[in-house]
Amino acid sequence: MEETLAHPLEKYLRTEKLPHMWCPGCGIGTVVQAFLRAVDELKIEQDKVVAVSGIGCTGRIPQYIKFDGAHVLHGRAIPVALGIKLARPDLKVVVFGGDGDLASIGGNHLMHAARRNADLIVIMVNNFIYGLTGGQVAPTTPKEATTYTSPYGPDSKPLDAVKLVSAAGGTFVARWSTAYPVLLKESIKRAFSHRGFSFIEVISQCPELFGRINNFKSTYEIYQKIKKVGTIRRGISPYDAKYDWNSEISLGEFVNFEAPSYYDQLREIIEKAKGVKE
Ligand SMILES: Cc1ncc(C[n+]2csc(CCOP(=O)(O)OP(=O)(O)O)c2C)c(N)n1
Ligand code: SF4
Repeated sequence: MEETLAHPLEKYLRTEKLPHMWCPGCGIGTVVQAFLRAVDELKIEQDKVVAVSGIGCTGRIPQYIKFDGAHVLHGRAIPVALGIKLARPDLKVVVFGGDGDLASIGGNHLMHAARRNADLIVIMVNNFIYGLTGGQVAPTTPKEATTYTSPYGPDSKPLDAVKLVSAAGGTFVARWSTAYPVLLKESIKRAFSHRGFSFIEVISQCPELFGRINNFKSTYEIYQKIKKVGTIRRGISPYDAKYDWNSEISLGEFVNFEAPSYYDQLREIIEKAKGVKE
């Protein structure tokens, strides 16, 4: 009888949900693999991880990976994730979202989670576009790029999420790309041991919607562009990191320091309140 070999990461997949909905060549699979490898190498128990997402192609990730999870309203993954974390501080709560989900409709939650140093890992897949809904302009779309709703280019300059999260108070802030899966995996591992808010942006290819309309004729072509534009910068400030489609999108870990997390701050308030006489 022919024997079939299981993929080493198969135990982390909801195989009954396959085939997945992502297009051939989409970068989201690389992010999933880097994440699962990080969990596997750290030997984190499967029932100690919770995956939360909003809506979008990226938002489908928790449906395919075998952890407890929640697939919630577009833009609202962070508050749901924070609620889970506060109720069960022993769990590692991870948010997956697209640039639309997290930096547009959910941008307010992103900013305040960073400000609070909320005990979450947020992985934002930035494909420069709204993928699931057919390729609309996003806050991250480069000025030089075209989308189906901005055929003459976006009306304003793009948002650099690394700067936003850093300025708001994020204590672990990184940006990688699908061209550096091993560095991404190692960064995810460091985020797992960080107490407080960890934000990792991943520059990723959407060959179908962002690629085609911007004249990238194949996944290979857009992947090569992402590889070329992503420049690793070690030890630079997030405010010196570049987000420029024509010259450089800086990659690296820009912020990593310890500060009381949101959970720590709430505990302190509860302790103070206990000491106050009624
Ligand atoms: C409240 C609400 N507004 C709008 C939508 C439509 N919608 C679904 S996904 C999405 C954006 C998807 O883009 P992104 O978050 O960047 O993820 P991607 O699909 O590119 O991974 C939008 C606008 C929705 N589902 N709910
Ligand atoms: S539309 Fe783009 S982001 Fe969505 S699955 Fe296809 S390639 Fe990936």
